[in-house]
Amino acid sequence: MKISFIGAGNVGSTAAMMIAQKGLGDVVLVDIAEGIPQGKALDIQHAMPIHGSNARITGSNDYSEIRGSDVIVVTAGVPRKPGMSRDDLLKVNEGIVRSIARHIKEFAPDSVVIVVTNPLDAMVYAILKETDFPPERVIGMAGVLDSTRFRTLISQATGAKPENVEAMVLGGHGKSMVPLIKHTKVSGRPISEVLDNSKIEELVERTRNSGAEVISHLKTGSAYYAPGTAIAEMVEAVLMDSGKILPVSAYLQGEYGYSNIYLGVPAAIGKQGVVSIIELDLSENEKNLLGKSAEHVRELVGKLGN
Ligand code: A3D
Repeated sequence: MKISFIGAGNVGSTAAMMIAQKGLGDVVLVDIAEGIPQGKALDIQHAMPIHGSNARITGSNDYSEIRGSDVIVVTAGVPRKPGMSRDDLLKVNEGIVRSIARHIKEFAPDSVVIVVTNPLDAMVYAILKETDFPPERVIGMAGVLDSTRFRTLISQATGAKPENVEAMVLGGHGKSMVPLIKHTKVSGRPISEVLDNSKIEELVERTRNSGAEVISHLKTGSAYYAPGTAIAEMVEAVLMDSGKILPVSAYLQGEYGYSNIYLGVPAAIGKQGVVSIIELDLSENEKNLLGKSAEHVRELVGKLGN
């Protein structure tokens, strides 16, 4: 298997390290910054004997190195700085991802593309349009990250083991994300039996702001360890053809009442990307929040070039 990262910055290289150490396949890092992908690839390669992984890791400034990849992860672009919203990145990152999409189409026409660049739901749409790939093969990573952040906060608030907290965050990646309270369980019990409404609301709000909270500490960039881990989980589901159900930004064609839009929904993930979208029963409040989220994503997509 061959997994290529376009963008060898904080997020791309962190995810690359995790995938290489799992021995999921050979890894390529491509970046426009000279020396960065080469140096990081070499550094990751040096760790493989300790992990018992045979993965070969290469770094390059040449897009043709992605040729024949099974999975491409797009992590190129500018991250947020303190005080910026993800939406502030739209124009600069649109130019970057569109040019990258043309290289993907040329060199890896059969790949599954996982997009990470923000603002996520608009960038994944731009890549779909530019590659003209089947929509199931172009997916966005955001919900896995938002969900693991929500699960972390619930685990800390309840004392339950993180692995025993089930939660899913849907909708757009940003302030309009929709944590599904009805489907959130703590050690098998509905969260509403474990925490009162005001505490749940506090955790939801903190989940929405988790990315900004990390940035406020780092100051020079945004989160990458949890995003890298979330990417690795998605890549693994594709390469293993596992059918694992994950919250991903998927192209909707009537599901949840929306069409021609990328929105975070639960989907079974396999070697062709999205195998099927799971339509959960949402509460009225969740439906309204998803509607607002979709409105926001459409507004952003409306600002993209043609
Ligand atoms: P950073 O560490 O700055 O890395 C970005 C890399 O992209 C740099 O090494 C650049 O040189 C490179 N780059 C820029 N233009 C190109 C190009 N045309 N071709 C190849 N490489 C290029 O940023 P980061 O890794 O922290 O974040 C990368 C992106 O992911 C940003 O847009 C973030 O906002 C986004 N992000 C999204 C999530 C989600 O959950 C959706 C989470 C974390 C970060």
